Amino acid sequence: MASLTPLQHRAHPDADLQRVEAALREAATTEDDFLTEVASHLIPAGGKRLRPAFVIAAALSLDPNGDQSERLTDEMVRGGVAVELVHLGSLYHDDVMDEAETRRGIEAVNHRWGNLTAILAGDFLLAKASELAASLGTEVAELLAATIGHLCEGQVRELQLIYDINRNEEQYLQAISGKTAELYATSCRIGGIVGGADRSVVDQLTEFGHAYGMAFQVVDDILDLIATDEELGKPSGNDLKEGVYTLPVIRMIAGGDPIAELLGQQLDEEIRDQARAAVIQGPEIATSIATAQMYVDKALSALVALPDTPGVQGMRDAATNLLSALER
Ligand code: GRG
Repeated sequence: MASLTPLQHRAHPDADLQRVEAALREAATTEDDFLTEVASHLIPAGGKRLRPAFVIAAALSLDPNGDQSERLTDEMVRGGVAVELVHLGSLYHDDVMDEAETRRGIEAVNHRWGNLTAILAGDFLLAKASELAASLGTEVAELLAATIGHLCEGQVRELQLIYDINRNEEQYLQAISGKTAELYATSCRIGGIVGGADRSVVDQLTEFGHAYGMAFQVVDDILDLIATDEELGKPSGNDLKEGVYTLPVIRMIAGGDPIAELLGQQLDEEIRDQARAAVIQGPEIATSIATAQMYVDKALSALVALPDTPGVQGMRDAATNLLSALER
């Protein structure tokens, strides 16, 4: 698969991510061994680390020598760790809400230690994120705090329309803007701020991040319908089962497809697979891919005024390659 990381034009992207990894582990380490174990659980399980990678690429977006290892500062790494910790904390809480059994191909925190521990450890990760953000200045601290609020708003919007077969596209787009796109926008914005870019560049980077995040979530939602359990690291078709009707499904229902008769309630695995097969056969997967492409194009347009540095090239390629995850 084509590379999704915006660090692909850096000389040693693996070394960059190792610095992020070390700082991430340090941030999840406390005096209490049990809390350290729970808070660190999902870190070695992987994850693409796209959000810290965008912080770094955006921070280097004006640097013609931004491919060189030594251009990566501790502040950039800290910004990256702060956004990854927010992402991780939100995954802990999301898995509690979904009663998830697996995440990143391993046992989910809530399943292993129970909901109370998962919620507390998620809170702890958010607290650590806030501490790191504050060390980067009040603007970054305020931005990350507002972003955590947007994640909650997006998630509440989704929850309010669970099992609702009348959920429409506008409501879907509003929810994914909050729950996913805002954190990508903030990752790029923090990069711009830490990298010392002026306001107009910081705004262009933010616009890129938001449009990329919209495309990312549309793709993620399509993958939930078309990918295998192994590819996802969790059961496929879970959104359908749990009543989260995403873009292809919303379009099918709006087009009068009889799939609506199966939905509106929690599905057993047999009905879930039947509904999933119907979505895969319909044209709405292709029209939803076209919508993701429209957001990719929007993301690329946001970068046109920026110089052709390794950081900008990486962001551009990451957006261009996003849809390759759907090739099969
Ligand atoms: C407490 C911050 C906080 C939020 C509470 C639970 C919640 C509100 C929001 C959840 C939002 C959520 C789970 C959005 C989905 C984000 C998403 C696309 C996750 C998958 O991201 P990847 O593919 O995962 O980048 P990896 O594992 O690669 O990091």
